[in-house]
Amino acid sequence: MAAGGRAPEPRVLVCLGALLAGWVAVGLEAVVIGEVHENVTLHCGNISGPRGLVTWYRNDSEPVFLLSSNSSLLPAEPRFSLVNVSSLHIEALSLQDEGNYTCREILNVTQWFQVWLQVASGPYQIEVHISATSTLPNGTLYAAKGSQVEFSCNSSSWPPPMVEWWFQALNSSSEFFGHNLTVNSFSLLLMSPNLQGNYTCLALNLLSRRHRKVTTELLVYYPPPSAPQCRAQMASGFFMLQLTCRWDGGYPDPNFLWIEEPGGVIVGKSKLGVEMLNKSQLSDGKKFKCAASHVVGPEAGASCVVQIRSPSVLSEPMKTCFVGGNVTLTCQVSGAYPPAKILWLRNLTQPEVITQPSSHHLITQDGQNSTLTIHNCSQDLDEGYYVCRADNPVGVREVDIWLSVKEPLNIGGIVGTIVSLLLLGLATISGLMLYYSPVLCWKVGNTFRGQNMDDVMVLVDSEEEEEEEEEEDAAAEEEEGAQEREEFPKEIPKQNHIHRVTALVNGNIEQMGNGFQDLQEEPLLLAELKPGRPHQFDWKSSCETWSVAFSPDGSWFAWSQGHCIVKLIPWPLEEQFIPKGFEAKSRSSKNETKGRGSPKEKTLDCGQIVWGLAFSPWPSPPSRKLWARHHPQVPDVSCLVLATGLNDGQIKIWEVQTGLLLLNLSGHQDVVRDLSFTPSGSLILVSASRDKTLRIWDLNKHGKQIQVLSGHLQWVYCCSISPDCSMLCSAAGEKSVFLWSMRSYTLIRKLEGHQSSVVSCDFSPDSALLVTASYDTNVIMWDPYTGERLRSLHHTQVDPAMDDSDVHISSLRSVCFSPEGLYLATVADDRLLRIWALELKTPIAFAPMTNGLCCTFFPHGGVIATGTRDGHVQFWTAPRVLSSLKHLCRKALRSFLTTYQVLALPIPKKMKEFLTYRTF
Ligand SMILES: *[C@@H]1O[C@H](CO)[C@@H](O)[C@H](O)[C@H]1NC(C)=O
Ligand SMILES: *[C@@H]1O[C@H](CO)[C@@H](O)[C@H](O)[C@H]1NC(C)=O
Ligand SMILES: *[C@@H]1O[C@H](CO)[C@@H](O)[C@H](O)[C@H]1NC(C)=O
Ligand SMILES: *[C@@H]1O[C@H](CO)[C@@H](O)[C@H](O)[C@H]1NC(C)=O
Ligand SMILES: *[C@@H]1O[C@H](CO)[C@@H](O)[C@H](O)[C@H]1NC(C)=O
Ligand SMILES: *[C@@H]1O[C@H](CO)[C@@H](O)[C@H](O)[C@H]1NC(C)=O
Ligand SMILES: *[C@H]1O[C@@H](CO)[C@H](O)[C@@H](O)[C@@H]1NC(C)=O
Repeated sequence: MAAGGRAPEPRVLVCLGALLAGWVAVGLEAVVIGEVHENVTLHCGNISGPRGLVTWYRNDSEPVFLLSSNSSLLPAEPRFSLVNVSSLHIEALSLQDEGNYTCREILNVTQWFQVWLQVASGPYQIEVHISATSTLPNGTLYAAKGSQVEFSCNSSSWPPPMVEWWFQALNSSSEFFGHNLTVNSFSLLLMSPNLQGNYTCLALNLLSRRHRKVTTELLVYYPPPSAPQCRAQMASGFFMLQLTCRWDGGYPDPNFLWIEEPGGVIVGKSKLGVEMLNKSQLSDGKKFKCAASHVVGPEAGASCVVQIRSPSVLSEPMKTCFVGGNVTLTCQVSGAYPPAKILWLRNLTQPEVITQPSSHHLITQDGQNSTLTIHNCSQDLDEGYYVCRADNPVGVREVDIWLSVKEPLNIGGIVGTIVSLLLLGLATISGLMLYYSPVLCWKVGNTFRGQNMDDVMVLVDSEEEEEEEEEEDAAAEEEEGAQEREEFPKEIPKQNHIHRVTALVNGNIEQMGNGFQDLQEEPLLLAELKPGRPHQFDWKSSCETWSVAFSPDGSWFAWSQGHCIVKLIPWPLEEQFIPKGFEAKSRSSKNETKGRGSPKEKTLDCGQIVWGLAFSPWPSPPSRKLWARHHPQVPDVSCLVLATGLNDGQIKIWEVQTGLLLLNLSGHQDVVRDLSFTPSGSLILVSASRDKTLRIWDLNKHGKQIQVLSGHLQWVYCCSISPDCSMLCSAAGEKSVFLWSMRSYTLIRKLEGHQSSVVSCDFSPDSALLVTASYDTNVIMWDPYTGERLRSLHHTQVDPAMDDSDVHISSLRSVCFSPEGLYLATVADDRLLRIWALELKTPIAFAPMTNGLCCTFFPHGGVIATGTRDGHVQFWTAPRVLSSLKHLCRKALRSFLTTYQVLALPIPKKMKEFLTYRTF
């Protein structure tokens, strides 16, 4: 057979094939594995050594010529080429290239070699599906615990790949899940936290040993097993409330949302579930809801609610201990949430002293009950007031306990008390002498004189005045009809101003015996001031005189005369130093100096309708210095100030001597209806407003607002501070009267009894009584220490037969105590100014008064000032009495003894009843 340059004949090839078949069986073939799209080189036998003529065939069913080293023969395809004269190089393999290849080499002998070419492809892309899972925003998958999860993995390759699943949990080595050439999916039936980790699918081409893998992280989430827990606790030393919401046991951590209930105001949103609230966000009974949500938790979420409550405190009001013995005071706190801190205090004076546990004082607390045990009682050390205070961020409540320490034999105590009572009596008599010094005596009639050209002063002591009154009456009747006259009791002589109900006084005054002998003075209208027409008449301003006030020393009278103007009038009205001629001159020029050094009238333009008025007591020296520093223009003189409460919620503070505006206090959102200064001279001002709050201001600190008292649901009409500065009374539209502690600015108690808005309140001069007046026509007299209702004074028409119309015809407007504490004056809508003696349930005297709004007694007695809707003020004579020694004693004692303290005194029951105003 000729070797050489010609392509072999097909016939030859067929016989070659037969040869090859036999030869291959000898087992000299090689196997080469190629990859699709890549190149492969098939060697023809031994690569080294001399090479002869090499020819390559493909032998499928029969040999096909591919290529020869004889360059005259072209390769069957351009992909084929010879390398190193003998090897077959195939470019860009495809799967069709797989098969057996044969090469023939002709040297001095002819040799045949066979190569088996296998072509592999892939694996290429791996597709992993993990079903019944969800995807986090960052792309990570998660499945709920307990759910069933299907894993599947697909990849294409030739030959088909082997697919393996591997699993790796956190911080552990990979775990082999098994491989299966045909099945590449599996299920996990119950997912559990230990199945959280990385799942890897690996596809391997067994022919080429090439592989690819895909790793997927799968998280296993589960909600907390039980319901969330809500808790409120005190934080940051009782000034903050910490709300905590716990919902443990789930993965990942839940989200918490605290909201106010009802209303849904969002308090805060966090992963921790902890929110801090300050006191201003808290009120008694408020509810907070924690809404917890978990990614695989219930759709609606889970929630819990806390309701915060201020404490209520219960204790026995009085305790007795024998000298040398032991006594236990108990204090039960209930309703407080979060639980209250319970403190025992001594010393009613400021600063308060907290009782610390010692060998003398043993304090135990069991839950919310606290006991204070005092060992070895001694009269000097231990007798007195104990205050149990329960404090949580929602509120503070305190209760007073009076501890009296007695000698086992009581005679000494009785004698001591009687002696001290006698001494007190003597002291009060001497006080009485000073009190009724002739300086303050009144001369009716020639005492008053016009102060300002703007004001018309009407002197009411003669026939001439009566005529004027009648004229006015006539004018009023034209407007209001004839019925008006009928509203006056028939007994009242029309031409006079006061009627004395002799029937009531008969037999009673003598019976009282003490203090009423002096009642011969008839309450007469002494003078009436009317505002002059303002220069620019502003119809927006109203003309009511909502308040009148005397300065505590009696040297000034403040009159809110409507149209935003307050007049400060020196008192007494008469100025004896000024000759008649000079007075005329002073009328002509308003701002001219009147007397040599004597105070002159001031006009304060408040810019807003004035509702409340209050004079400060004479201030203590440091306050003046502060003001002088703050307002360098203010001369360093004794600084009596007047506070004015305005329509827009502002409070303006004026210096009385100069008429200068000192301070402007803002905070109230609505009309400031009433004002009250602490009588102690500490320049603490309380304001009552239609914005339903009371605010406490410290004028020594440039009018800093130190407290807001909230709790009223309606407009607050009035506020009054007890003369001993311990209590504050406030009354509002919602019928209840609130008593606040002026030590802690917390609510002591609510007094319930009125049927309608309570518009006026006043304490007796010894702080032992509180009177309140309401639109329901009743004045109620309370014991402020016990909250007991001592009596009520009903304002019916004097002749009940005539009153068949409107109940509110006798709505009350104002009530005030006389300075010696024996009388009350009331102003009602039935056009009567009534004067009541404390012990009688019917008025002892009354006077006709139209459109009355307010009343106040002159601080040294003898005069009542009233203000009207028309902007007028009237001055009336008030009963001037010499208090009985009994009453003076009572007044002196009650100025520093509370009701409980009186009840603890070792004195007869009758005396206790008298001292506590149960009897008169
Ligand atoms: C295959 O061979 C051709 C020609 O020798 C070369 O150009 C190409 O890069 C090679 N391909 C690979 C994948 O090696
Ligand atoms: C190639 O030869 C081997 C035996 O040497 C045989 O098993 C194989 O099936 C052949 N391949 C093809 C594609 O014919
Ligand atoms: C995706 O978020 C989850 C939860 O926040 C976290 O556990 C995981 O590691 C995150 N994955 C990536 C890839 O950031
Ligand atoms: C593959 O899985 C199927 C079904 O589970 C099983 O019958 C078969 O034996 C497995 N094959 C291998 C190689 O594991
Ligand atoms: C899974 O793999 C990612 C990326 O390699 C890694 O950050 C993560 O920690 C792994 N998770 C576990 C549970 O091993
Ligand atoms: C008072 O208490 C103390 C201590 O518990 C006790 O030793 C003492 O006997 C008690 N005194 C009286 C009078 O009970
Ligand atoms: C080929 O045959 C071998 C032995 O079989 C010899 O050794 C070689 O020399 C010979 N070569 C040639 C060119 O004949």
